[in-house]
Amino acid sequence: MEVVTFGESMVLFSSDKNLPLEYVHQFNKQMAGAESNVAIGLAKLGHRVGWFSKLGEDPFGRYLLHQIRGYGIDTSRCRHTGDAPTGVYFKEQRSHGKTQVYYYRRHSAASMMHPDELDEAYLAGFKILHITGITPALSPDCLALTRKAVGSAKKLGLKIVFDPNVRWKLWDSEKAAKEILLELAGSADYILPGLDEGELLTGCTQPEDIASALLKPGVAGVVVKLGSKGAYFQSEQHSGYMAPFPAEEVDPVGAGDAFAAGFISGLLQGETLEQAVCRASAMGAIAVSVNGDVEGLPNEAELLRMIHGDQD
Ligand code: KDG
Repeated sequence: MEVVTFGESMVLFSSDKNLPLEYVHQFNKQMAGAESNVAIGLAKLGHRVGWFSKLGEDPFGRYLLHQIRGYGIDTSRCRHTGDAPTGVYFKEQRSHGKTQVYYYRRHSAASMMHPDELDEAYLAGFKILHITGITPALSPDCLALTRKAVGSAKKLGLKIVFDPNVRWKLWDSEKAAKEILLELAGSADYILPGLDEGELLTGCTQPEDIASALLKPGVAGVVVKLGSKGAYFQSEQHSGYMAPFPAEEVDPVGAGDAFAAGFISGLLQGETLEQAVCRASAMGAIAVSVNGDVEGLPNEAELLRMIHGDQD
């Protein structure tokens, strides 16, 4: 197996209409969750992936499990509970492509994941652990689980890819978010912040300064995502800007997860940091052109067409 990730997946209800949610009468049902998005992105590219979480014993939990398993992802370590529901969230379309999210995930099944449930022997079968800053914000137990998974991955020699994924609605304070996210960043091999996230973590505003501040000993590379402006990458040996791929933006949510999946896929194929960032940027550009978190994720052939510029 190649990549393992864990976190909360949710059912997403969205509307096609540009309306405040109180006026929406019909919703589309889709799946979401940063970590399962990354898992699906990697699986669609042909990688062997494991994902785990805790799902409610309810129709939404069954829906998510069927979806994720349907992509060929190993869900054998996913747990279930009848004591809490599967989380859901609603997405409101605002003008100019802006969206607002409303979570119904407090005390959800996933927030009840516990460090004692981590199967360390299972982690040993992987090369890369992907973590986000969402899981540690779900509950103290989820924070402890994340720390334990990081400790095990280090002991077992897995590379750690960390996407801060700051979700303000989940954190009690900026101080708590910053402390915990910096701790996780410091134990990662690769860190993938957005520009705003980099600013929160380092107090710097320029991609070069953010990357330098995060590139502590033990960190192999930092990639600052700049949205429609591309990305900046830095390691001890190399640094540079990656120009953006052309993209017709329909739905930016999930672009960062597509980016992470592309980046990890590049690492697995032995690419250089720059090549992996190129793959990541192409993934992000493809994903934003389709509504939904996972619907736009490409297969390897589509991704290569984007990278080599031979779009049909
Ligand atoms: O990155 C996309 C995620 O934000 C979305 O799928 C929902 O996981 C989610 C979250 O916690 O916001």
